[in-house]
Formats: sequence, C-alpha cells, structure tokens
Amino acid sequence: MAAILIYILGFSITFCLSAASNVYIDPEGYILYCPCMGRFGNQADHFLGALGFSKGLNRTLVLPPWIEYRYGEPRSIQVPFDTYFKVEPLKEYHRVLTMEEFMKDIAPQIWTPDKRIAFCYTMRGESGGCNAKEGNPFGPFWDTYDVDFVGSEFYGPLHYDTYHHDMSTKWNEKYPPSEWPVLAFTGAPASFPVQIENRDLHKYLQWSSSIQDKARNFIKTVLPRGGFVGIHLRNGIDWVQVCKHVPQSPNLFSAPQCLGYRNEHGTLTNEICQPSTETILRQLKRVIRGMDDVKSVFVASDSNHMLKEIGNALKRMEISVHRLEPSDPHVDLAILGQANHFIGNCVSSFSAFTKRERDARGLPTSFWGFPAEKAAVKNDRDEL
Ligand code: GFB
Repeated sequence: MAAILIYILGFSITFCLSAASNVYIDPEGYILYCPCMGRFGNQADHFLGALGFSKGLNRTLVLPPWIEYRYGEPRSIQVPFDTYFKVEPLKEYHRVLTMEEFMKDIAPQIWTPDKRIAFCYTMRGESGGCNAKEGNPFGPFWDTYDVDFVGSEFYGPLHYDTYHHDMSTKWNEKYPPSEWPVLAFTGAPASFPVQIENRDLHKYLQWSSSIQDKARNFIKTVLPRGGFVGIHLRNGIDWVQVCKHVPQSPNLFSAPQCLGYRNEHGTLTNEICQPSTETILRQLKRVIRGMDDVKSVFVASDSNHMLKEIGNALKRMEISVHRLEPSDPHVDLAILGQANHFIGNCVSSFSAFTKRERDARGLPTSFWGFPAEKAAVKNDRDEL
C-alpha cells in the first residue's frame, strides 16, 4: 500500500514540477485572454468576469496587462497588471500569476509556439479562424509577448456564465486540461457590464502601493483636513455620443449599477447620463448638507472639472474644490475610493469601479440624477 502511495505521489510531483526547471505547472490548466475591449473601466469589469470564470473552471488565471491608448499613437500600450494592482490579495480567491511570469516560466514548458491555439466564440474577421492578432489592440497585445497563433478553436455555443447551466463541467468536458492545458481567448471570457455574481470579487482587487501612496499623498498634502466628497464628471465629447443612445437603451453600459440588472430600480434618463450643471450643483450641496465636517470636494473628470462653477456654488459653505494635476485616471480612482461620500455617473464603467470598491468597504455612493428628483428639487432650486 505504502509503495503504491509513494508511486502515485512521485508521479504527481513529476507531472506538476517540470523536470527542466522545477517550475510548478498547474495540472488544472491556465486561462489567458486579451482585454481587448474598451478602456480601463471596461477592462476592469471584464477582469472580474474572467476571474470568476477561471475559478469556475478551476484553471489558473493569467493576469493580463492593462491596455492603454495614447493620443496619436497607432498601437496600444500594454501596462503590466501589477503596475496598478497587487497580485497577492487575488490569490486569496483563486490561483493567478502575471502574464510576464507565465510567458517566462510556464509557456516554454506547456505552451510552446507550435501549441498556440486562439480561442474565440465564432469566426472573427474575413479570412476564417479567430484572427486573434488582427487590428489594434489585438496585434500589439500578443506582439508584446512574441505570441503568434498556429490555429483557431471556436468554442461556441459554450459561454462564460459558470454560475448557471453546469457551464464549468461543459467546458472541462470539451476542453480537458490534460489535452488543452492553455485556453487563450481572443477577448475577455466575461460579459459587460460585469455579471452580478462577479461584482463582489472587486474586494480582491487592491491598488498597488505606488498608486495607493500617490492617492494618500494627495489627500494629505492637497486636501484640507476633514472630510471630503469625491465626484466623477464624465463629460468629454465621446460621452456626449454615448448619451445619444439613452432613448433606445434603458440600461446602457454600467447603468445596472443604479437601475438594477432588470431595470427594477428605474429607467435611464438623460440627466443620469449627462447631468446638467444645475443638477450637479444642487445634488452636491444636498449631499454636503447631510454630512458632518466636509471641508472639500475632489473632482475627477475626463474633460471639464467645472472647478469654477462648483467653487462659486460652495463659497458660502467654505468648502474648497480640488482636482489632480497632471491628470492620472488610476490615482483619480484611488482618491475617489477614499472619499467620505462619492457621487458617480451611473452609466460609466469608470464610476462603476469606484462604486464597487466602496461597496466592498461599506462606504456610501450616490449617482447623478438618480433617483429622479421630485419635491426636494424645488426647495433646493430656490436656494441655488
Ligand atoms: O474607463 P472607461 O472604460 O469608462 O473609459 P466609461 C473612459 C476613459 O476615460 C477612462 C478616461 O479609462 C479614462 O482614461 N476618464 C474617464 C478619466 N473619467 C476620468 C476621470 O475622472 N479622470 C481621468 N483622469 N480620466 C466608456 C467606455 O467609458 O466610454 C466605452 O466604457 C466607450 O468603451 C465610451 O469608449 C465612449 O465607461 O466611462
């Protein structure tokens, strides 16, 4: 009996620890994906979905870099995952490693160039197959790691909702890790906006020390001592285009975060998507009046911070208004996460990031233009 046990143990260890390098290879396999849709907020939504999906399939998740776009540059830039977030807290939930670690240590053992198959739901592009490297950011993403694909695999009709339909079993039956050690997806194996079951995974997503320090330093050195309200004003030209879809889209983008996934809390209005100056000032004053010891307002925006308008409106309350300069979206988010109260844009996935982070810590959030104002409006308007 003992001999059999020793034999089995010996076999498993040989299987898991590659002889060549003593690197641990997960016998349950790996999931790799390109966060090829949208900017940071979209990618964060997708990341939580991919994390839940990897847990469902019991495969190690390879943490992809964040994809960024610089004005005037034709190719995306890939920023290592751990530039913005800590890796360790994620391990409390599931097995993960960075893309850089995977390519350096694991790929040479189990994902050599001849084994690189791209996964997609169905044909992508003109020439058959997944065309995983066609276009930006697809090509630049895989090029960053010198990855080329030798084939394509269409996984439809399987999908990513591992909380229903016995989906994990179906994936593992069709793609057993022994035959398919790596599933490399052309896009995120996740839905947008984030599936409700994966929202809470945000608690494992914690800012890197460098982002955290920058946010703390700003709060300590720039904001006056006392409480502060953080607000997100999403008002650039791209957003004006997005809000044109309001009449046809009762639950546009991240709107389920306030309206509910089935619109159980209401329908989208233009004031929720692009609140008027009047709404912003009125709502901000109302929030401040309901709080103790607010000394400042921190404004994050992709375009117009409205510092003058807000400063004038709050002058009598002796509240100062601040923004971060130069602009930095991740530090903006980390500061918003620390505010005593946050007012966000319900449609924006950038705001959704902060909402989830604050929910995880039990901090309050409200949204511009939601719920629709009735009686309170008139009283407040009279005071403006
Ligand atoms: O994050 P994101 O997917 O959120 O894209 P939305 C918006 C980007 O705009 C952010 C910048 O990643 C930032 O680069 N941005 C937005 C900001 N708000 C701020 C801010 O307060 N501070 C700073 N520094 N930067 C949607 C996308 O944006 O916009 C869609 O989801 C589409 O894919 C649409 O592109 C037009 O959900 O707000």
